[in-house]
Amino acid sequence: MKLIRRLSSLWACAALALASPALADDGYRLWLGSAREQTSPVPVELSDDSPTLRIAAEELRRALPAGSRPVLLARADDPALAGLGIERQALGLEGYRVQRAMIGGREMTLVTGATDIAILYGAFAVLRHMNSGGDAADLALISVPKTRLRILNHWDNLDGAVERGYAGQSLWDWWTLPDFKHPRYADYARANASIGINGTVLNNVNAKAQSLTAPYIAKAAALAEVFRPYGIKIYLSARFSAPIEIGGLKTADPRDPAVAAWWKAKAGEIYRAIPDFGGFLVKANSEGQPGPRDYGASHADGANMLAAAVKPHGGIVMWRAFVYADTDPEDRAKQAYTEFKPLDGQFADNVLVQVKNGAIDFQPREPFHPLFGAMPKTPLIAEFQITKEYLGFATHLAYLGPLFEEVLDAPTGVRRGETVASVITDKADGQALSGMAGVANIGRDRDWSGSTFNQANWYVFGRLAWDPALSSQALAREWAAQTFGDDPVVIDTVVAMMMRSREAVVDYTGPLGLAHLFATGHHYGPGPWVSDLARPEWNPVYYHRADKQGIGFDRTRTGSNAIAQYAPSIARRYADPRSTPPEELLWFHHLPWDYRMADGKTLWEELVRRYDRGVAEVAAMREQWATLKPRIDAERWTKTDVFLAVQHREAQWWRDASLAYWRSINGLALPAGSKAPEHSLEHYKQMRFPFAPGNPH
Ligand code: GCV
Repeated sequence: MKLIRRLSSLWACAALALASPALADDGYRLWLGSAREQTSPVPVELSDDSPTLRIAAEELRRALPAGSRPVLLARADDPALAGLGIERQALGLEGYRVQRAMIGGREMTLVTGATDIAILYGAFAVLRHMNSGGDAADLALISVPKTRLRILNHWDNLDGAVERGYAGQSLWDWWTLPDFKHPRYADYARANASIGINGTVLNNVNAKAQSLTAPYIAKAAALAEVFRPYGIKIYLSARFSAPIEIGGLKTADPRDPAVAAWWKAKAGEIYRAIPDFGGFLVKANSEGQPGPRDYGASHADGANMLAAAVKPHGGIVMWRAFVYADTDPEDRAKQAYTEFKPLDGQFADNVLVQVKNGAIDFQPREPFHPLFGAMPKTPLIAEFQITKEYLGFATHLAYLGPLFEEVLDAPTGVRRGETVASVITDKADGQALSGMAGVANIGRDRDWSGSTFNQANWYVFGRLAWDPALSSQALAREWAAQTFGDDPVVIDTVVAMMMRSREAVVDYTGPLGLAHLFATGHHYGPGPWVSDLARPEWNPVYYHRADKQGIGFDRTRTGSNAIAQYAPSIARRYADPRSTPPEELLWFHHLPWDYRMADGKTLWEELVRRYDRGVAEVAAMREQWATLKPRIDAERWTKTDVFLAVQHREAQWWRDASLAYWRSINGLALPAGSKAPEHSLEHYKQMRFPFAPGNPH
C-alpha cells in the first residue's frame, strides 16, 4: 500500500514536471501560448488572399489541436456564406463571428467578419477561447468592439529613453530604421492585434519637432508597413511649435494662415509616406509644452487647425486635457475642467479630447475625472496609464484591471445610467469617434513589460478598450490561463493575488484618498514631507495639507469646491464625509485626526490600519507565490519571487516613512499592536535615487 502511494506520488511529481514547462520561459511569448509541434496541422482555408488573412490562418494552424474541424476564414459578404443568416451590419467593421457551419457539404469552423482585420480578431478570439479552457468542439463566439480607437501611447524619446518606462529602452530602434525592421516589431503588432488594439502613438507627448522631419517620417512609415496587416495604425505626437523649430516660421499661432498652411503641407507629406496615418496626439500648454494659449488662442483653435490639416486624409487629432498652470492658483484638480468645459461644441468633428482617468495624474486611486459627462458635444477618449509610474514601476505587483474597471464603471450622474464607459464608447445616435488610450509599459526587455505580471496590464487594457463591460476578474483568469497554462491551482492563486494587488499598493502608498505623496521626480518612493519645489502643486504637502489638527484636501464648498464640477447627485455624495466612500475621503475632505470613522475608529487609527494592511497583503502575496514554485517554470517564478521580496521591503519602507512623517506632524502615538517605523524620519528624507529609471532629464 505504502509502495503504491509512493509510486503514485512519484508519478504525480513526474506528471507535474511534464505539465509545467521544462524549459525556462523568458516571457517573450506573452499570453500567446507556445506553438504546437504540428505534424498534421488543422486545414485552414481562405476565401481570399491577403497578408492579414494569411496571418490569421497561420495563427490557427500553429495553435489548433490536431483533429479539430477544418476552418474557413471568409468575409461576411462571401457568397459561400449566404443562407447562414450572418447579420453583417451588426458586426460593423471590426466585429467577428465564429461558428460551426456546413459549407459546401463539409462541417467547418467559420471565422468571419466584414473585413480581414475582423477575421484576424476572430482568429485570436478562437485561440483565446481554446487557451483559457474553452472547448474546440463547441465554438460559438461573437463580439463587436465598443470603441473605435484602442490606442497605445508610447512616451518614447528619439534617443531611446522612455519617459516613465521601466522595461528598458524604446522598442523602436530609430537609428537602424527604416532599413532594418527588427522582428520584434511584428511580434509587438501581433500581441496588440490579439487583444484588439488598433493604434499606436510612436513618440512621447513631450514631443520633439524632429519626429516630424523627413527622416523620421520615413522611419515611422517603415513601422507602419510592419503594423498594417495587423490592423494597427500609426499616430505621432506633434509638438505645437514645430512650424517654428523645423519650419522656419516666426510663430506657431494657430490663427496665422502661414501656420495652418505649414501643417497642411506637413500632413500631406506624412500621408504620402503613410497613406493610412491615423493622426496627431497633442500635449499643449501643459508642463512647459508650447500651445495655442501662448498666442492667446484657445485649445479648440489649436486642435481645429491641426484637424483641418489631417481631415482631407481621414485623420484625427487627440488633444489632451491634461493641463494645469503654475500661474493659476486654482486647485490643480479643477483646472482641466475649467479650461475645457466651456469649449464643448467648439471642436471640429475629427477631434477627440483625451482625458486622464482622474483629475490629477494617474494616482493609485483617483475619483473619475469630472470632464466625463461634462462635454456631451465632444468625443472624449479616456487616457489610462499602463506603465506604473506611481505604482512601484516594474518591480511591484499591481494588476490594474480593478483600477480601470472602477473608473469605467463610475456613474457620471449627468444622464440616467451614464457611466465613464458609456461616455467613451460608441453611441447609437452619436459621435463617430470613441476610444481608450493607454500609456504603454512596453520596452526592449525580453519580457516586454519588465515583469510577467506587468504583461497582464497591457492585456487588460486592450481587452477593456475593446469592451469596457468585461470584468477585470474574468480578464485576470483569461490572462493567467494563457500565460501560465491550465493548472487550476496556478490560475486560482495567481488571480487571487492579482485581484488584491492594486488595493495593497493604495494602502501602503496613499490610503483613504491621499494622493501624490511621491518623492521628487522619479515618483518611486515616499516623499510626503516635500515642500521645496518651485510649483506649489508639485509638492506633496499641497495634496495632503496635514497639520497638527488634521489631514486632507478640502474640495467641498468650504475649500476649493472641486466637487461642484461633478453632477449634483455625485457632488452631494462627496459634500459630506459621511457619504464619501472611505477610499476617497481625504481627496475631498480635510478632517481632524480624531474624526470618527463609521466603525468608531479614529481617522488616525484607520490610516495606520490601512498602511499595515498594505504591507500584510504583500507578505501574503509572497506566501501564495511560494506555493506555486513546483508549478511554474523556474525563470518566471524566480523573477516574480525576487520582485515580491523587493515589494515587501519597499511596502514596509513606504509605511514606515509615511507614519514617521505623519507622527512628526500630529504627535500621536501609534495604535496598540502597530510597530514603530524602523528608522528615523531623517533617514527616510535622506534617501536619494539619482538614476531611477523613467525619470525625464
Ligand atoms: C509625459 C505626469 C508625468 C510626466 C508626463 C505627464 C503627462 O506629469 O510625470 O512624465 O509627461 O504626466 O501625462 O503629460
